[in-house]
Amino acid sequence: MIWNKEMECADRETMRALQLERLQETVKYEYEHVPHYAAKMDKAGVKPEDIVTLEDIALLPFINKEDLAENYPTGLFAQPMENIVRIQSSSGTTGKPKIIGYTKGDMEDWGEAVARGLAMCGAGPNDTVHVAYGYGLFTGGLGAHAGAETLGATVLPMSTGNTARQIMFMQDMKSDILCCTPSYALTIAEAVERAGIDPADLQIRAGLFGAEPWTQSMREKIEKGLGIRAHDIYGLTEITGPGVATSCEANNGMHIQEDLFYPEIVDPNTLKPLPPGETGELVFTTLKKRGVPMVRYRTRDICYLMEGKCSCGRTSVRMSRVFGRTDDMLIVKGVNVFPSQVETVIAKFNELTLNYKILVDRKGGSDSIELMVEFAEGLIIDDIDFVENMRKRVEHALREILQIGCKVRFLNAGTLPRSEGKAVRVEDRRKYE
Ligand code: DLL
Repeated sequence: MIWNKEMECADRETMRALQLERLQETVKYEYEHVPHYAAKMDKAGVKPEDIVTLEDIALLPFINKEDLAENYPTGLFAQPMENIVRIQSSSGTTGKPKIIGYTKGDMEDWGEAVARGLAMCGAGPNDTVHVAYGYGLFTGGLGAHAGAETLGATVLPMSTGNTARQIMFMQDMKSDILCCTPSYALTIAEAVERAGIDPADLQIRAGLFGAEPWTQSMREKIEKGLGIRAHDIYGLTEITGPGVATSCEANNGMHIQEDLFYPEIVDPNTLKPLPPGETGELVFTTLKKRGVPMVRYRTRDICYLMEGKCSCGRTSVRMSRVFGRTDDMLIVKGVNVFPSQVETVIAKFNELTLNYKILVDRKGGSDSIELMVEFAEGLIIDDIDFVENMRKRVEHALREILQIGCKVRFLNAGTLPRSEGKAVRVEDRRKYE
């Protein structure tokens, strides 16, 4: 089913005209309501009136995650708090998260974007949508929830965890569509197998999986394990949350909701726009958001764009799957983690040095993260009580900042190899293929 034919199947000229109109409105609005961005535009010598064609977007300065950090918490908000009806958030590079606010209209558009994605996996008002993304400041749970409500489906707001209970609800409430991270879908599939349940006996028929990178082989495992069709859904808090783009039944890239989010691919070194088909960094401009509008936000995600009508009938530009990032952000258990956050914690302990390594692994479909860090020179680490106490304090501090558990392993001073260039802080042993 195509949820919004007018927008999803518009001919290119009509869509580009709408995008230009909304881009001009957005840039003017941003200039008038967000002093930080107005100052950036002034510095770049560009005025809202200079945006005459869509290509003129290249004249505008980018917004980076650093702009959010500098303006923490609400410096990029374009509306007073009385018009903000929701706050969502994701990890920042250091101790402070990114905070995004939504107006009522922004919330409606978010629901609309996810509803289009749910429709791509064949969901309709008669379906039960099982939401096993985390609820809370993370956009996964409440984003999928909003989409299912817009669709008029029945929502099961499960949140994550308690896999046995997820499966019980799936069976007893006859869930039709599953929304969760691909790694959690795999965990559920494994638990279904362990419980001796035949996937054919589950009513579930499709799923909307995203928030972390995954591959075709993971898709096949999920599809087989749960007897469903798996769709990829992409998004980020800064732009809205899930639903920015979703893959249809053709499984050939994710359709971008182009009337709401204008995509560009730029060369991450020169920052010059690249044509469709060329791989680079994805940049988004929101075309309707009013709470925290974003002009040329650098997502740091690496992918390419595809033009041309899809066999599903939609005409929107598609993005490939995400191949990696141009920064060092890791996604562990669906949670964004920056090594710099870990470093901020280590720096608070005089007993530790800044010689550390972060180990990320995946066993049985579940991610784990471990920090190896050296004690300061001269500290004796054979006092078990001292070490245990330190472990508790550091693990607690890490959980506070990362929002997920991270095991800590202490090493004697001088154990870790010293860097002779860029320090390699992260070893990611997860295999996606
Ligand atoms: O992860 C929003 C989301 C929730 C998307 C549920 C899909 C499903 P953040 O926590 O702000 O928002 O993390 C955004 O996650 O920049 C990508 O690096 C990564 N990401 C999101 N979706 C995908 C995907 C949500 N389908 C960051 N494939 C983004 C690969 C993804 N990476």
